[in-house]
Amino acid sequence: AKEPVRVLVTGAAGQIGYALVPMIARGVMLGADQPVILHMLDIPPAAEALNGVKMELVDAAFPLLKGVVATTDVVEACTGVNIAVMVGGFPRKEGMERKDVMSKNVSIYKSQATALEQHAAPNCKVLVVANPANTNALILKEFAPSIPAKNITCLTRLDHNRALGQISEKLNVQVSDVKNVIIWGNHSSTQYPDVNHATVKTPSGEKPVRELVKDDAWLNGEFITTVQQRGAAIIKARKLSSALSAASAACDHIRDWVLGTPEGTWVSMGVYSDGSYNAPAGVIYSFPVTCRNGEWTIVQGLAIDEFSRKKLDLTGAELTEEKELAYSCLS
Ligand code: NAX
Repeated sequence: AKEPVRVLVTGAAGQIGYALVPMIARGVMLGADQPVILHMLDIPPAAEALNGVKMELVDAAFPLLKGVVATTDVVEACTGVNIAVMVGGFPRKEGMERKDVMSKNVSIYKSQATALEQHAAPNCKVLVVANPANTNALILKEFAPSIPAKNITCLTRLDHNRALGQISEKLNVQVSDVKNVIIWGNHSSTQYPDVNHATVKTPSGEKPVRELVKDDAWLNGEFITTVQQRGAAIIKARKLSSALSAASAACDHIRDWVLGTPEGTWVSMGVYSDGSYNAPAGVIYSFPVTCRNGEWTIVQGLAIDEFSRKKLDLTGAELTEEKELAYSCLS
């Protein structure tokens, strides 16, 4: 039998946490043959609710779940973890300045970086979900210098999956037959969902999405804004932000990273930019990646047209600005 993998979920008493921990305990993230030990962190005001989640995990009698650590102590939470899914953060409240929200999250991610660096298992893989996801991940990277930069990522897979979903609805095809959309840049409304290299599996082979949709106005307009603003549309409908889809995307992100992407398929991940595609280097930027042996590689050589170029630059500029704002919170 396999040794259990320790998976940390921060903000585990929140709504994404509530959807995510049962998925992990059922093997959705790491496979149906991989035992897990869940580490759940939240803050003291949520301690009782967190304990309630632990009680439900016990009650669910998950065969793969070999232990649960539920704590408000960041050191206890981080100790020995192989995977860390960072969902906890400070939400933007009405009337708050962007800088104030950034400042709260910078201090959270700075201290959690230190705890992970000192107490996580070697080669721990980190996924930041909490917003501003790219910049929280960057702060985590900066303050955990002994964790390799390649081990620190942020979630744009939800946006990627939303793009697949929109194409599948438009063409009335199975979502599993659509692949290779790309989310470029920031997990914010400046993200660029790009279908220029996306394909659909048809009885007569793989066909480009553009050829099948035959509606460039839709692809260059409504499709992009729908994906960019889907989070707000969910809030409007549910009066709560996306939770099950975010949890599912977090599982997809880690599963593909650890177990590999299928041959011929790429996915979107926010990763430490090396300046590929002339994106700004030194920020966490979402790229198309393939994964193998537990490591991601940016897909190279894709053609970027003028329309796309502007959108890659715009979202890159926003990330550079967020980075500056985050640094200004440190001093
Ligand atoms: P909730 O407010 O329901 O849960 C957040 C939890 O984090 C709360 O239980 C809170 O007590 C806890 N928390 C706060 N500070 C903490 C700290 N210092 N250490 C540990 N826990 C802490 O929010 P939820 O809807 O679950 O969303 C969580 C985060 O995901 C938010 O930042 C949200 O903006 C972000 N999202 C990111 C997405 C992505 O695709 N990257 C999509 C979904 C989501 O909007």
